[in-house]
Amino acid sequence: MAATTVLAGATQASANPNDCPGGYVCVWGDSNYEGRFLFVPGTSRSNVGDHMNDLTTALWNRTGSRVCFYDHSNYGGSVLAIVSPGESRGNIGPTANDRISSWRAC
Ligand SMILES: [Ca+2]
Repeated sequence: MAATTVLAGATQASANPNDCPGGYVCVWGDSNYEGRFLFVPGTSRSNVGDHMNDLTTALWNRTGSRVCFYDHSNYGGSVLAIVSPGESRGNIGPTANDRISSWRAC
């Protein structure tokens, strides 16, 4: 039905796909992909670091793997979120909010 090419950037989501590179896991400190952020290549991060520790509210998994996000470093504590390949969450919800410390493919 659509006869014209739709360019990236014209999506309804507030996040710009160009902000999070393909093959990365990206996390933001505020909902809707705003505030402080960290973009990490690959599917694992054993310690998100002081900049983002316990501060993630939005995330985007642009890898080809399902990724699990953990409460503590080195994939310890509760699994706070299980995110499919390509899935983004503008707000991870009250249970997981401001708790993520590590992640890896799962
Ligand atoms: Ca934590």
